[in-house]
Amino acid sequence: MIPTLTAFERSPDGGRGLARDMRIRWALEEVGQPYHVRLLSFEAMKQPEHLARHPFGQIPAYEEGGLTLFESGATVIHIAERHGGLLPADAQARTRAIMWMFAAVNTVEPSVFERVLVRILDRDAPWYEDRLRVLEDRIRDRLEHLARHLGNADWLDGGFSAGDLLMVTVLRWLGSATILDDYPTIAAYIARGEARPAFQRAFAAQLADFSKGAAPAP
Ligand code: GTB
Repeated sequence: MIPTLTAFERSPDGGRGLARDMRIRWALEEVGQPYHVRLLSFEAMKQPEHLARHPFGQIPAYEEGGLTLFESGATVIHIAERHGGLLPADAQARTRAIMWMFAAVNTVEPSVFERVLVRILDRDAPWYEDRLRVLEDRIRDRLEHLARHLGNADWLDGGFSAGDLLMVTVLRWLGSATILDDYPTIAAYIARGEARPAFQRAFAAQLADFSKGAAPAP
């Protein structure tokens, strides 16, 4: 059964692989599972047909046989549980990897994503600089602790896992932020994730889809 991933027809990230469908693409590439992609416009995302897949009218959505999923983290857990390679076999290590998935989306993502939004939407607001400073202080606090945990290790807990996959996708939202200059081990961690062949394939696939969406209609 080949699953279908629903993604932006034209991602606002301009093909930089920052939208959350990238998590699913990367997970599927890591486990060697081919997939189909359905590309939707913003308008189509809000129509009943897509709301039946995703109650919030967002992407990514994932369909596999009779199963329809939204929430990128839950979808990556589903993929990791169905295939080898993203979760350790040892029960405790497996639970710790899932814990790191939650840490990525629940502890690190909020301030990092809020910074993305504020920089896009609120540049003209009188409170812009203050808000940015608060968010960047919060992000630094998270990075400080993350760097302390990571030390000189390659990955968060032993071998590469779905926890690293989600954490790297969250940290990529910092882009070329100068914050990362102060955390070289985290910058290297992100680069290690991006260097994985599965990431590269997923990145190329989303870029090809972006180019399709960006092309004028025939
Ligand atoms: N919690 C959900 C999940 O993890 O799946 C969140 C889903 C979500 O926010 N989806 C976004 C969406 O559909 C796309 S990824 N937005 C349209 C809408 O809500 O109407 C968001 C995204 C886009 C671009 C960047 N970036 O450029 O850094 C980062 C994240």
